[in-house]
Amino acid sequence: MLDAYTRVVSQADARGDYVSSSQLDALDKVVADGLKRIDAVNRITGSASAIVANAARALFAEQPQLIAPGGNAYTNRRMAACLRDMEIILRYVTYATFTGDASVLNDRCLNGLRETYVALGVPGGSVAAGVQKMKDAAIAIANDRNNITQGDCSSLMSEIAGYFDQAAAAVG
Ligand code: PEB
Repeated sequence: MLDAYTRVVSQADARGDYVSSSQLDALDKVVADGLKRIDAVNRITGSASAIVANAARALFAEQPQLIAPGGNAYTNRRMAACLRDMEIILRYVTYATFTGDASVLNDRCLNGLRETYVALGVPGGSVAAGVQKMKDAAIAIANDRNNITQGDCSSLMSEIAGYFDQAAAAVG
């Protein structure tokens, strides 16, 4: 697992060189946006169960065949597994957001997930659709500008959106 700092160090070490000034510039931004990052993680984490439940509800409204007899989320056991999967993916997105690096998400959650879903008969495209719904909800919550000092969160928000997109692309 890497974070924004250890990634830069491992890249510099692979070149056998000091951390470059462009790498330092990029890290400067990570530091400057540090409190925004922590606030975003805190907000998404605090609303995690609502994000998951609302995304699942919207997914099943759009794809009712999933919860009809024979559907992959039919029966409470499979419904529970589905909600759990969405929660796991959201949790790893918060880790990636916190560390500023996708490696924890890729290595511990997404690696092999497509193959697992193929083997289980879980429709990956539907999982990807659910992840996109979580993305929209999570960004709306993290980027809610009410009652805070207004600042530019656009690059952090697109970074977070990118983690969700990576998760959706890994299974869809
Ligand atoms: C991945 N998901 C399932 C299983 C595993 C994962 C390993 C099999 C074991 C089990 O049932 O617990 N586990 C999960 C994950 C990590 C992990 C992400 C990462 C670290 O360790 N079915 C649907 C929806 C979708 C869904 C589209 C959005 O119709 C999910 C939710 N995953 C789903 C279902 C099962 C499952 C298992 C229904 C159960 C499938 C079955 O047993 O038939």
